[in-house]
Amino acid sequence: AESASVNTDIVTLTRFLTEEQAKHKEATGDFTLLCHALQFSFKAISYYIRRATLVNLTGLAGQSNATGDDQKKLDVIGNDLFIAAMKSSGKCALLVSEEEEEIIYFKDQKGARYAVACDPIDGSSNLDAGVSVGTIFGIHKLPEGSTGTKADILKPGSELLAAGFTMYGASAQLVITMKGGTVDGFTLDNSFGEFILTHPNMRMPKTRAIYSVNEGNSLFWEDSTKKYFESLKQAQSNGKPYSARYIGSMVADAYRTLLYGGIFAYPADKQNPKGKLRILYECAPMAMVFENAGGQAVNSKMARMLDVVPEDIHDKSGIFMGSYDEMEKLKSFHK
Ligand code: P6P
Repeated sequence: AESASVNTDIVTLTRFLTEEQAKHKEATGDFTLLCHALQFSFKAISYYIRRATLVNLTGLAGQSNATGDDQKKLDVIGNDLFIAAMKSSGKCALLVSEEEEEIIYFKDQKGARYAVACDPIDGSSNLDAGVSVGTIFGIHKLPEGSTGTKADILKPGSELLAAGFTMYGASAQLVITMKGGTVDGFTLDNSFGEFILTHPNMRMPKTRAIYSVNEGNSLFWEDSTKKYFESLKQAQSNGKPYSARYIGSMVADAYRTLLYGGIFAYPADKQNPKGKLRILYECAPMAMVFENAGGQAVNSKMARMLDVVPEDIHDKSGIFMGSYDEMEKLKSFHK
C-alpha cells in the first residue's frame, strides 16, 4: 500500500548520541550518559518555563546570585534541576554554574571524568516579558588521573569536548557540537518528550547584513568599535544599510545569528572594561558552536575567543561572533 509521507526514520538526540558514541571505539558510554542527564535537564527546565506564568513562578525569589543579579524563582529552579541532573548522572566530577559563587564538586562520583560549565537560565531578566531564554553549557574532559580540580575547568574553549545551548522559544531548540565536529540542531517534540534532529550540520551564511548589539552602550565603546558599527549604518554596495536585531537574550540573539548570519557583539567598554558576558558558560561554548558552523568568535582585542584562558570561573570577556566574512570586516576596523 502507498505509505503516507510520514518520516519513519526519526533521529532523536538519544539515537544521535548512540551513533556518535559508536564512532569512538574507546568510548565507555560515560559521555553519552552525561548527555542524557543534560537533555533531561533541558526538558525539565523547558517544562517549568512554560508553566512559570501559569503557576506564578515568575517574580523575584528574594535571593541574589553570585553575580549580584536579582534572582528570579526560575533561575533557582533551573539551577537546582541542572545540579541534580549532573549529580545523578554519576559522570560529572565538578560543575561551574552562573548561579553558584563556588565550584560544585561531586566528590562521591567515583570515576567521573567530566567537568561541566553552565548558565542554567541565561537571559532570565527577560523571563517575565516572555522573551526566549536559554541554557548554555560546555563540557571538558578531566586529564588522565585527575579527580577534578579548578584547573581542570580553567581551560581555553579550544579544549572543550562538547558545547551548546538550548533556547526555550516557541519550542525548545537544542544546538550541540562536539570538538572538531558539526553543529546539529534538535527540536523538542513534547508528545514524544524527545529532541528530534531538525537542523543537521548547521552552516552559517558567510555574510548577512544584520548586526546585533546593545546600542545603548555605544557612548562607552572604544573608537574602533564605534567606527565599525557606524560603517554598517551607511549604504553598503547594494545601497542599503544593515538591519539591527537585538533581543537582549544571548541564546536568542545567538540562535538567530547562527541561522540567518550576521554579527552579534557584546563589546568590552568603559563601563565593563572586561566585558559583561562570562567566558566559561557564555562566550566559550558559543564560540565553539559558531566556529564549528563556519563562523568566527573573537574578544575585544580581536583574539580568537577559543584561545582565551579564564583566570577564574566567573571571568568575563568582550565578544564578537558571527558570519565568517562579517568577522573579517570587523577585524579590518580593529587593526
Ligand atoms: P544588556 C542577559 O542578561 C545577558 O546575560 C545575555 O543573555 C544578553 O546577551 C546580555 O546579558 C544582555 O545585556 O546589557 O544588553 O541587557
